[in-house]
Amino acid sequence: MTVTQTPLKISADFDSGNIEVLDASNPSNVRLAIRPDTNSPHLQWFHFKVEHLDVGQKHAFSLTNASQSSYNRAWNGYQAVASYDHEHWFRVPTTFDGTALNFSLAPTESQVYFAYFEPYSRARHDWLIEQAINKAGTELIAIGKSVEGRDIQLLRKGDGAVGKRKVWIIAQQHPGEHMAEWFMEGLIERLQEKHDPVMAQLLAAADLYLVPHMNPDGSFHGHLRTNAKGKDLNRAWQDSSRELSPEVFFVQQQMEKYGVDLFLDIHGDEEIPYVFAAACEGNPGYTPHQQQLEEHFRRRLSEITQDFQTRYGYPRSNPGQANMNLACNSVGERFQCLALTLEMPFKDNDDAPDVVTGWSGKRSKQLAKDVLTTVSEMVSVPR
Ligand code: GEM
Ligand code: ZN
Repeated sequence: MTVTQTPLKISADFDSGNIEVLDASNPSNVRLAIRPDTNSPHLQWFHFKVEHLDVGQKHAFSLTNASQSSYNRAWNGYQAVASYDHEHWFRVPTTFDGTALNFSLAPTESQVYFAYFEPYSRARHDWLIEQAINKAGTELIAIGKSVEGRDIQLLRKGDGAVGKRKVWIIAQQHPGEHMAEWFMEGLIERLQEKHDPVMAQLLAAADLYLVPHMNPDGSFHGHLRTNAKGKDLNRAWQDSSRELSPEVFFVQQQMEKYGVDLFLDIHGDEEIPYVFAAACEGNPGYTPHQQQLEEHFRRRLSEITQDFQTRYGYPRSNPGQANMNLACNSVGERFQCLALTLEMPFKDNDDAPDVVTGWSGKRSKQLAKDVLTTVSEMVSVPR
């Protein structure tokens, strides 16, 4: 008696889902394509579910348009992530043949999810906001709206008293960089610790202004880089508008209202297998003091954790040549403060690799706690 295998069912019609099915008839050669961001040519993020797997049998998947992705050199050394329960994620054997990204799995269960990185869902975001307000003692001081009307929450830890330093941390301008909201979960988790003298020192001197997610529309639609209007929010800081980039427009309004003394913009990087920080050295108004603060931050964080380093990163901008449309440069120039873009890898930290998970949500969370220790030391340094 021949047993016919139920055909594979592949779906992505869920929060941050992204895949197009070209041909799923052959489990040994499932042909797929990554869908571009809406109103944009950017593509790289993928996230989909496979059902009716034949347990124990090797299945092979091919993202046939990987070479057309925004960062097609980033596939070398990259491994896709998989999960049976959408909670515990692990890396799977992956190769890039110059055209397609190919990965395989002999599943232990009949359904599995695959993604570019461990996704952070909107439902978890809503839970995180509740945690921030009800357990971490933050106040929801303003709510902006995305293009499609999703909330952009601005939380403050602290009373806003005159004289307090204003430390701003925003995350996930680029919607596919899910490690950014994992970072914010780690930050909000640390704010819940009862006896934490380092945080007490920080909060005695500073208030934290937190935007856990800058681009909810883009994440929900499975975008890599843009909002629902196809706008790269990290290229909107000189000309933000209510129509095309309301997310940035809202945060800039709030920054003008409250002021900024230290700014961190949390991102993920497709190519570089390390954690690093980019700064605003190319700004026209860049100062030696800003340079000193950047060097202090980078040195201390690399002393605190092996999950940060200063050897690898983006090329430094030449003096006066910065792209002022970037958040880090725009805020650093406007407020003459320490302003950094913090980059976590989609791959792994090659200084401390984890063969099972690569870089992960858990490691993003721990990095945030180490960043808070560094910031705590910084706020006692004269501006
Ligand atoms: C990057 S920030 C780019 C910074 N580049 C240099 N050379 N300083 C972006 O927006 O492209 C952040 C990111 O996407 O992760
Ligand atoms: Zn980014």
